[in-house]
Amino acid sequence: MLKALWSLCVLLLASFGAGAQPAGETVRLPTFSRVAAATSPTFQDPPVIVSQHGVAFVQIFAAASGSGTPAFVYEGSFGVAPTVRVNPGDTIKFQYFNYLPSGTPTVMNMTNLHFHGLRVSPLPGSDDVLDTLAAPGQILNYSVLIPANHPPGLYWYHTHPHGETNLQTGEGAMSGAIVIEGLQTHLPVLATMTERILVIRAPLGAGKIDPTIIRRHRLWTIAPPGQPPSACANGPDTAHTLTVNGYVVPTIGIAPNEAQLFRVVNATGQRTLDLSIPTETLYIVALDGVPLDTYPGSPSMLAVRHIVVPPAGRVEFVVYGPPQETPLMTSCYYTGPVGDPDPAAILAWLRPPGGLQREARPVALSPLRVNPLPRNWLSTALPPPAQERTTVFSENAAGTQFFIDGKQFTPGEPPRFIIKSGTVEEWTVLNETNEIHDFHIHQVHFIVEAINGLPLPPPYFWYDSFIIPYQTKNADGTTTPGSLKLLLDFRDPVIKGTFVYHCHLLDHEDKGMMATIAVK
Ligand SMILES: [Cu+2]
Repeated sequence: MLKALWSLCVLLLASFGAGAQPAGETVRLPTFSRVAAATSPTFQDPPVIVSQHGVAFVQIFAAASGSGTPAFVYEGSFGVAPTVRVNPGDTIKFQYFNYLPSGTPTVMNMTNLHFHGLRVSPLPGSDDVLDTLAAPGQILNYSVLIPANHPPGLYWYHTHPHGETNLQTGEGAMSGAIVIEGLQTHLPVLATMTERILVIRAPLGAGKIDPTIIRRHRLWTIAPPGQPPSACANGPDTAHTLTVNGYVVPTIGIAPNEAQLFRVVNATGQRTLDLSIPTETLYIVALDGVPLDTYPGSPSMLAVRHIVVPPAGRVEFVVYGPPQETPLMTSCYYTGPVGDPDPAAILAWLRPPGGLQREARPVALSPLRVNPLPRNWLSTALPPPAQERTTVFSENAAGTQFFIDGKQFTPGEPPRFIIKSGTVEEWTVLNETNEIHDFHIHQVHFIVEAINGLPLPPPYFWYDSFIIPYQTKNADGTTTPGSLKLLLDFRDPVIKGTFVYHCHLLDHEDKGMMATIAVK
C-alpha cells in the first residue's frame, strides 16, 4: 500500500526547496506493521542500507501515528530508520517524503534532514537545513557526496525544521545512524569483533517496561558512586522513555570475555548520557565520528570507566563481555539548578547469549596494530587561529525564550559571523544561564582548549557537540558564565556556504538558541 501511495505521490508532488506549496491532497494514512518502543527481549540492529557501486539510495517517509507522534517509516514499518553504510568517496542519495498530516499554525509539520557531523557541503541538495524544507505532501531529494578522505566513523541523520526539531527528532525519534566505513581497516583488531549499532533515543511517552526489568534494576545502584539514586537533583524524567534502536532495555548477547565493538549515538532530544558498564572498562576508539588518533600525537585507544555523551554525541568503544549479566547504563548527570532531568537508567543488559555460557578467548588490544587513516584537515596540526570570537548563550527567566548573543534565531536573518574559508578560529562560548547547553556546529569539528578557563592539555580529540557548563554563583552574589574555548576548523574547501550553530538540547534550539554563519 505504501508503495502504491508512494508512486501516486511521486506523480503528484515532486518539489524541492523552500517556498514550494503543499499540494493540499488528502492522503489516507497507511497501517504500519509495528510501533516503536516495543519491549524486546533481545537487542536488534536497525536494518542496513549498504552503498552499491558508490551510491547508497535511501527512501524514507515522515508519517504520524494515530496520536500524532511523527516518525520515520522505512519499507512500510513505522518507527524504523535504517543504518546507512558508505565508503569515503560514495554518495548518499536520500529521497524523503513528507507524509505528515497537513500543518496547523502551531504544528506546521514541515520537515527536512540533517546529516549530523558529516564534513560535507552545506548547500541545498546536500546538508542544508535553512532553505530546504518539505511541507506535508512534498518530497526532498538529497545527494550528499562524502569526500574521499572523510574520517571513518559513526554519524547520524535526523530532521531539523526549526521550531519542530524537538517534536520530530527528540520526541518523535526521527533519527538513524550513518557509518562511514574504514574504522576496522584502521584498527584491524576490530574486524574480528561483533559490531553493535546503538541508537539511543528518548521518545515522548512512558513506554512499557517489563516488570522483571524493574526487579533487576534493584540489583544495581543506578547512581554515581556514593550517591543514592534520589540524589539526582534534577529529578526523574517522567516524560520520555529511553530506547535502544526503538526497544526498551533490550538484552545484548555477549559471552564472558568476548570483545565487541559498540557504536553509540545519543539521538535523544535532551538527555546527556554518562555511559558505563559497571564491572567493565570501555576502550574508546572514536568520538563524534572521528577516530581518536586523528589529531597528530593522539592515542588510538583510551581506556575509561565511563564516558559523558551529550545529545548528538557519538562514542565508539570496545567492551569485553562481563562474567555475569551486567547493565549498560547511564548515571545521573547534573545539568544545573534549572536543568532538564538526566537521571540514572539502565539502557540494556549484557548477557551471554542463550546456552552459551562458555568464556570466549579474549582478544588482545595491546599491542595494537594500526593502519594509517586518510589524510585530511583533521589529521593536520592546527595553525594559529586567524580570528577570535565570543558568542553568548542565554535564556529568559521563564525558560521559554533562548538566545545566542541576545537574539532568538529568525529564518532568513543575516549571518552572525562571516568566516574566511581555509582558516582556523578560536571561539569563546559563554553560558549565562543556570543550566547546561550543548554546543553543536554543522559541517565542522572543533577541539576543546579549555572548560571554565581550565586548559584541556593534549591529547586533542575532535568533537561536533560539547556541553557548555552552567554559570556559577560567586560569594559576592555575582555570577561567572560557564565557558568553553574552542578551536574550530574551517580549512576544508568543501565546507563553504551558510550554515548553523546551535544548542543541541532540541527544545532550546526550537525556542531560538541557534545562529547562522557564512564561510566564504
Ligand atoms: Cu541549550
